[in-house]
Amino acid sequence: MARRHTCPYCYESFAAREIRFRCNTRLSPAGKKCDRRRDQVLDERMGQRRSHDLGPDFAADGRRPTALCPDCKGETTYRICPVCHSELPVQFGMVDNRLIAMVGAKASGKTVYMTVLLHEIRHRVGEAFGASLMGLDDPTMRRFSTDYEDRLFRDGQLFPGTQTASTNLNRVDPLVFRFGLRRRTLFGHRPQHTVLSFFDTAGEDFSSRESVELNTRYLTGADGIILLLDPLQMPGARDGAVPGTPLPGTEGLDTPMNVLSRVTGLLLAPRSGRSAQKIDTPIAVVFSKLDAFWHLLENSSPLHDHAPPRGRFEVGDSLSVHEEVRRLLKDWDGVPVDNLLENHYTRYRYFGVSALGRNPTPDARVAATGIQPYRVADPLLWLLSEFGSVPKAGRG
Ligand SMILES: Nc1nc2c(ncn2[C@@H]2O[C@H](COP(=O)(O)OP(=O)(O)OP(=O)(O)O)[C@@H](O)[C@H]2O)c(=O)[nH]1
Ligand SMILES: [Mg+2]
Ligand SMILES: [Zn+2]
Ligand SMILES: [Zn+2]
Repeated sequence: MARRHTCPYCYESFAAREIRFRCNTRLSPAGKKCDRRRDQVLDERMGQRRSHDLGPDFAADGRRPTALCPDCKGETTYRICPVCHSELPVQFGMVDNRLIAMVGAKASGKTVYMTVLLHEIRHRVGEAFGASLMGLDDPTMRRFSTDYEDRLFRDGQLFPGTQTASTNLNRVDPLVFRFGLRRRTLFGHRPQHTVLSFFDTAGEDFSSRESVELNTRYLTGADGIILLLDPLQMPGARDGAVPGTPLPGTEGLDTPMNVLSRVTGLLLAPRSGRSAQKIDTPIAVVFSKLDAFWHLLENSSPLHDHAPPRGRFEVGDSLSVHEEVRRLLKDWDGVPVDNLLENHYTRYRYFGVSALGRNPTPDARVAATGIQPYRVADPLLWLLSEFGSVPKAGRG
């Protein structure tokens, strides 16, 4: 069977030859020029923001980098997803394409985490790893910088709850980036690219039935999952939080155990008959807002430190964080979480992060001391090291 490719925007998969093309609407050598129009498919699948003023789409051999438009006979390099009609990244199918779904309960800190993570990769982590991160398309670049990065880092403002994906209007598209890494080889430095797609779900998407189908596709199509769990939503941990921590309301909130059970159910469902087998998608189980619990940790706890900035994924350091979080889970009545992961996943790893580095102010702003992230990049680096896109160092 031909290799399947998964679209980083809609997470549907298809064979390379099914990829369609879009005319670039330039004056062709034949002297013709196609009109720009609205794309109905894109409209329906991805919302109306992007569907205006586009060249007509057509079928051709999607395994090739270019095709001739049947109307104007001009050559185009725009390749689009056969399902949602989003423009595919240059070299799609030729470079690594890794889809990372991020899930978690309402108010668990997903939007803050994603924003800080991407910012860190562009700056500190980027430097250590010789890595770069670029928005793959205009909407991603615009949305990431204005809606997320500027809001948090420049204006110091937190986010309102993320829109649910089930309402087609204003729905949240994945943010798609190209992650580049200079890897040293026998022949010198060789650039290596990975396409990363982040889907920031709204917390309620995991408690309502309508959006389950969409989320199932995102989860089952993902190559790696970042599951963000909020200790402040665990009855056994909540009371230990540093005084002054804004606690998420408990009404209608899901405990981390419920969220994990639901996600696991979604991942197991399409594999009926094989459900005895474990899930092999690597899952990073990330506890957020750890700044609220630092005072409970020993001074020597690895959770106080940053990961070693050596340009590799340090396996030993990661395993000591893993064990430390597992210990904390015991105190937080989280043993069922641990058992569920052990029974259903072949590859899971615990992480503890703080995106903000301290509590926000009561009026939902970043503290005056600014954002001081701890260990936010570890989960992504672990996933990338599992994919072979980032080098590992040490035992493991
Ligand atoms: N102390 C502390 N609080 C945090 C941190 N990250 C997020 N928070 C708090 O958690 C709240 C919710 O964060 P969001 O990132 O908006 O949560 P979300 O998971 O995207 O929520 P929905 O979009 O509603 O699903 C923030 O407004 C902060 O009060 C952190 O690193 N430390
Ligand atoms: Mg959000
Ligand atoms: Zn044309
Ligand atoms: Zn698509």
